[in-house]
Amino acid sequence: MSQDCTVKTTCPYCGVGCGVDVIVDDNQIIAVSGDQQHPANFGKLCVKGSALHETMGQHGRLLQPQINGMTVDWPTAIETVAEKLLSIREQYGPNSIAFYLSGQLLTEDYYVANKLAKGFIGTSHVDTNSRLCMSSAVASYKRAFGADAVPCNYEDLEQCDLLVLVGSNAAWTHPVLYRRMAVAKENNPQLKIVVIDPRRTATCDLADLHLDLEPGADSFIFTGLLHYLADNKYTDTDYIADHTEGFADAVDSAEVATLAFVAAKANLEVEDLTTFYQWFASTEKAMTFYSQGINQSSTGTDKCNAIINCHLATGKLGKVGAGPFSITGQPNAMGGREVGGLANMLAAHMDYTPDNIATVSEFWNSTAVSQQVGLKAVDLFDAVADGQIKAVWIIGTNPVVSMPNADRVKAALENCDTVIVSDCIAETDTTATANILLPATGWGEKSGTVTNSERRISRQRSLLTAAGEAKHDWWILSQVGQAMGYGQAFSYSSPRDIFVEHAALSGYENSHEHKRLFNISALSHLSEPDYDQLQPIQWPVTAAKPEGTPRLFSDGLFATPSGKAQFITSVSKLPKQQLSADYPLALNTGRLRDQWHTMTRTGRASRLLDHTDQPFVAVHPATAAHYDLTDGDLAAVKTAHGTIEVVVQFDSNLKRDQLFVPIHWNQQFASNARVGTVIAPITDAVSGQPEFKFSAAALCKISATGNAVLVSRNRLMCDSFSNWSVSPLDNNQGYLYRVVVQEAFNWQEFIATKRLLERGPAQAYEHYSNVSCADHRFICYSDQQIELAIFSHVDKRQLPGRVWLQQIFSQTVKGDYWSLIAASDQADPGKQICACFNISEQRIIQAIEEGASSAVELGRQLKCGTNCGSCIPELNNLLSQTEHAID
Ligand SMILES: Nc1nc2c(c(=O)[nH]1)N[C@H]1C(S)=C(S)[C@@H](COP(=O)(O)OP(=O)(O)OC[C@H]3O[C@@H](n4cnc5c(=O)[nH]c(N)nc54)[C@H](O)[C@@H]3O)O[C@H]1N2
Ligand SMILES: Nc1nc2c(c(=O)[nH]1)N[C@H]1C(S)=C(S)[C@@H](COP(=O)(O)OP(=O)(O)OC[C@H]3O[C@@H](n4cnc5c(=O)[nH]c(N)nc54)[C@H](O)[C@@H]3O)O[C@H]1N2
Ligand code: SF4
Ligand SMILES: [Mo]
Repeated sequence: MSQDCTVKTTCPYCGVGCGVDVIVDDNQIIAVSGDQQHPANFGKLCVKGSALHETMGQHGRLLQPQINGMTVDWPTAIETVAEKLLSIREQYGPNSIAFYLSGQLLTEDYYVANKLAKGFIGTSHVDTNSRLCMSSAVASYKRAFGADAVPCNYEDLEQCDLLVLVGSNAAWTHPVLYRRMAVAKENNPQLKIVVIDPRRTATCDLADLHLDLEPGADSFIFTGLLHYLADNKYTDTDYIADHTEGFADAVDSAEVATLAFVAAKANLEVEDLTTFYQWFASTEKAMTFYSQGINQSSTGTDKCNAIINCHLATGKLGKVGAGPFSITGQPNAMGGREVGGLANMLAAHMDYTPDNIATVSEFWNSTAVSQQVGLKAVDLFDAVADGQIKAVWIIGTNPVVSMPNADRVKAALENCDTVIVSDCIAETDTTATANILLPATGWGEKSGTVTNSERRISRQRSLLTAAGEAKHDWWILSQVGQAMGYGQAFSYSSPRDIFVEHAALSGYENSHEHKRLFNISALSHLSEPDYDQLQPIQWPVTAAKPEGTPRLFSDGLFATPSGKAQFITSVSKLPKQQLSADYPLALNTGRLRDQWHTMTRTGRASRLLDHTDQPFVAVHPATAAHYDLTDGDLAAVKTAHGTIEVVVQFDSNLKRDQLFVPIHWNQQFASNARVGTVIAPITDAVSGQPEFKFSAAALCKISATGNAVLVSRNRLMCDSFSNWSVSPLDNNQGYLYRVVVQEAFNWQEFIATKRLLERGPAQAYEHYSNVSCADHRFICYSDQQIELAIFSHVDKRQLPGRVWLQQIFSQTVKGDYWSLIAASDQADPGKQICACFNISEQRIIQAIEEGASSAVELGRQLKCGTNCGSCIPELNNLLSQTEHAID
């Protein structure tokens, strides 16, 4: 009998941390919706969150432990890992072992990994993908406030009168928060929004002012703002005197940043800059909301501090509707920071000082605690490459895709003797390099806590039984800890046991006021039922603040030794690389609306690929024309580090010397689109965060004489294609391939020899051919059904589109297979804009041409934009473009 129940949990994607209501029936998720009570989202979900149930299922999961490609049982896997680590430590010392963790682990998993590595194995080399993401923001908060602490909360974004979004495409990357901003603007016509981004993004939909600055020029703008505030006496002198240090030096060094100077450096109009400066100066409730356009830079830490300086100078901090808000990317980047998962931290917001090492050693009852900071991500993989690190355990991240200089990382792992990878998915670019594979439970199976961008701790709850033999990360780590001889320290029997220990450590030797801000000691006595029922709560949670703390630094007291916030003085700089005759274009990388990172989850849901199903480089049409490229052509994007091959997508929202490539595609989804391979390993000197947002690049055309789309029930061998990408079809019916082949490609031979990896050849096929334009069409079928369809043409624009291709497998009458061949050249309905209601670009444009004049009206007619709202910026963009065209 089926049992259907609703469980409250938290979305595993972005740092907004939305509460999700999940209906489970018979160990299957049948529906997800936003949790009306959760303070992050009050019932809303974005398109990724609302497609969570479509990404589940056993297919593609890593189901059993493997050693050198052989399936083993858990006792063998645990024993092998423990023995390897012990013998390597014995021979080469603890620092020959590294851990590379992830902001997507639950706090409990993270805590155990950090404790095992730093506390008992004794290695310092424990870093995390948060290095690539938040480390500059962390370093700057620590420099300014003495602690890694986000002062603000989501309500502040609704309460402010000026919201400055810097290097954030929140419309796509933090969509529910962006909808909250949109509603705030509707409710408060005074609210002004400024977007600072070299591209015109979907986020500009809300902007009263868009500063399309020269890439990397942000610190000129904020240093200029400090100069303007000081010069025009807009500073809060009392606040500066009572609560800060270093103001005079910061202002002195900002002296050069006059309006004219900044305008020239950032390539902006003086008038626009003045407008922004004047708005900031005259608005008491001002928020600056910043993300990877700031952090992922060779001077990211200084940029974050340049922003914080302006808030300190005006006292716009620790008050309702005011503050510098670094938005976190991953669902538990915060939790990782709290347990001390970065290489320069020991544990629980404690740096490596002798006092802290003593405190932690005592608390963990260990004599092996590591004594100094370890290697940061880029250096850590370099140490793997040069053999200094002999064993690396990678948990919950895919560095072969996400690191800069990614081919070097790949080679380093391929050449390393002991690569242990814990993942939920069997085939990723990183699992391909592992000797030992450990199957981890994923979202929906595991249980624990995550902390969102506003310091709010929420529960992720277990809803389903584990797939195959997958185990929780904390369990795997604890078992290894026990097998290594640390039974006592790793005798946890549930995530709650770990959480209360973590909470206790946060309060340990932390009694005097303001010693360490991160303190959740009031949660250290939670019983199992209390933990299970834990309601979302913002840290610090202490005896004095048992209900949590919505806003920090309201009393003007900071976590620095003097109790005062620090102004940080720096010299503004542009990106390290410069454009040149060989590499004349500025390559920017970032995210798309419907994909999550390396696609191991979102790449499983067909609906999330309807918007964009292949890797691309966005190029201004004029630049494309210069390189003899048109929309849809195949192009090479080259840098001094490597080359990728992706299709050109026209985008007049970019400036002419700019390119944009999404980060998501990798070896599992495309032949040559792993953008990390072209990124130089240039990092910020303070934080070690890579400069992902700027690479000097070249673009050139790749002549493609034969293009084809294939739909197949099974995965195909792609080695005979010169370029390919793949995406899943609805309901796991099969796969859609977009490929490039030589003009004289022999499809018959391909069908006969290469076609099916998992089943025997199909029985027969229908065929049409027009050799003059390489127009070949095949429907291959078995007794039961269509197995494979191929449509090739010299001109890509003649190929059928995704929506039409999706329905091929529903054609079941054998006599009608021919009609598919005949109908394949019908018009392509364009990409899907609204993923919730499957509304294509073409239908939207038609409705606009027929008179719909607003997003609301389009929603009324077609329903688009009326569910999650993630597509509203694109609806507005289509409205303005189409109306423009009609004018
Ligand atoms: N859909 C989706 N959402 C996500 C994720 C995802 O994979 N997919 N990942 C999550 C994670 S981990 C993160 S870290 C966040 C990232 O969230 P965001 O930082 O919002 O996303 P990005 O697309 O990386 O980059 C943001 C913007 O920085 C701009 N930029 C580039 N160079 C500069 C510059 O020099 N100055 C300024 N001011 N801007 C610049 C880019 O043009 C881009 O629009 O997203 C989170 N949310
Ligand atoms: N060029 C460029 N590169 C970038 C960026 C950029 O903007 N430009 N952004 C950087 C940023 S901000 C980030 S955050 C990184 C993200 O990059 P990654 O962290 O490498 O990307 P993910 O795809 O999120 O990898 C998560 C992996 O963990 C697995 N997994 C999921 N849940 C669990 C679990 O519970 N347990 C275990 N053991 N495994 C699990 C997934 O299957 C997947 O393989 O990329 C960085 N790289
Ligand atoms: S905004 Fe979307 S991806 Fe982010 S937590 Fe909410 S539902 Fe998940
Ligand atoms: Mo991130």
